[in-house]
Amino acid sequence: MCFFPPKVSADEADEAHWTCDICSAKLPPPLAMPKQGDELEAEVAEPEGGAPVWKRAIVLKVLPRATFRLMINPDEEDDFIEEYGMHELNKEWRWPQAALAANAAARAAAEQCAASVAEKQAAEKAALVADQESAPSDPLLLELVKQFYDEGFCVLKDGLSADQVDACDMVVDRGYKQYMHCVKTLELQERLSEVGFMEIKMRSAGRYDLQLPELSTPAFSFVTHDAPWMALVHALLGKDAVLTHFGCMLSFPGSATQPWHSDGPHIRGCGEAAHRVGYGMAGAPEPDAKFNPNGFHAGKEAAAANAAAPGRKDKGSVVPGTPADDEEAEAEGAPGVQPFYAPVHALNVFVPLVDLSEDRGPTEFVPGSHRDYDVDAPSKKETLLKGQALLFDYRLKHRGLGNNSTTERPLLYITYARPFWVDVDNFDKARYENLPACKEFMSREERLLKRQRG
Ligand SMILES: O=C(O)CCC(=O)C(=O)O
Repeated sequence: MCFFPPKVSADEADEAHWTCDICSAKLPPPLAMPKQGDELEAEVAEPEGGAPVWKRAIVLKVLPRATFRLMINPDEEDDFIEEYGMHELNKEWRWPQAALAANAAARAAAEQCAASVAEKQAAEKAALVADQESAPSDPLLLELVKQFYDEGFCVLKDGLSADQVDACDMVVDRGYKQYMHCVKTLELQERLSEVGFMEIKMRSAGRYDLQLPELSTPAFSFVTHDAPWMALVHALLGKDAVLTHFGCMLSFPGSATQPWHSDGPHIRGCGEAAHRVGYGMAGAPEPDAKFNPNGFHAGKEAAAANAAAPGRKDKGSVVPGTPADDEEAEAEGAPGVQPFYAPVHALNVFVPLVDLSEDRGPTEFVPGSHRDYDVDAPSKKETLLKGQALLFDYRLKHRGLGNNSTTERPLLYITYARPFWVDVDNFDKARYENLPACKEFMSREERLLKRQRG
């Protein structure tokens, strides 16, 4: 009955009947076949030929073919054991009034809870649709928003100018050289390849993830807060969207294709509550244990970890109301709910600083996998011109293809999210230490110039 299905609470063997930790909207089944220990009433004939009376009875054992064994008069001296069947309900045995009343009350409460969640869900959907329809007045923006909703990504062709790309490229070049200078001078190569540092991580051979604080300075606000994609970001995430991370994936010639992954899971919790508490924030539900935190930039362990991550194979954010769930709901007499997908809560913007041609290895996406990670849909490779911006839903299945060219492939990534959301998985401060400080890197020309100046 929830907006976001908190599947962790589900018993693997009983997935169809998961309940939500927050709204507890599972519908108790109507009282039918008794179980061991249930209290019933059995009709007993009075010895003196008087009218039969109903006596207290306890189910001792459930037997095959819808029969069970009862201990009648369990607390009396004249207790006795007898077998009954379902066909004798309300003739030879019956449910006590209190049990019927408690079951009816539990079913009514669950139905009421389900209805109120469905109502909230409908309101959230209406708000989302209204937002989607009213926000972008510009037809191009509207088209991109629609594509993003349908496929999970879209391309903004008018991204950064050539000068802006060059300025960013210099920052990347300087950052990489400085970080590698420190790594080499301090002999930290092994630490870099095995763990990584906050500033630089080797995601796989020849593929580095760089943090570039210089891009947060006002001179570079054209890639962060004043970027040309901000109207699109606001249309998708709301006006209060926040910038959460940025950096550069730098792939050298020969770097291999990444394993398929998504950058984060569907967020958990019931609609309103999930928005209120926020995934990963204090007071929020525990992160889904099935989610593979190595999903984003997963490097070496990615293939195995992703393959073994059942969290990615869940129903995504499809709430009950999918055909299968509807059948389930109808069978149980629960009120039907329309299918609905959770709105995007975070997105990444990829901006290549060189043309992302076929040989440099564009990013490959599976359209629709932001709703269902296992969707059976043909993938799409998105070649881009330098400076163009590709925006994609954090949940979308994708991978960076190998760089088969002879030149570097720097790709800026900028992450925006709804304000409640914190990425607890991809940038774990406890996992990475800072790269120790070392002397500033200088090229041969710079050293020469410095010497000449005295
Ligand atoms: O390099 C790319 O095209 C994609 C990078 C990516 O998805 C990642 O590093 O997680």
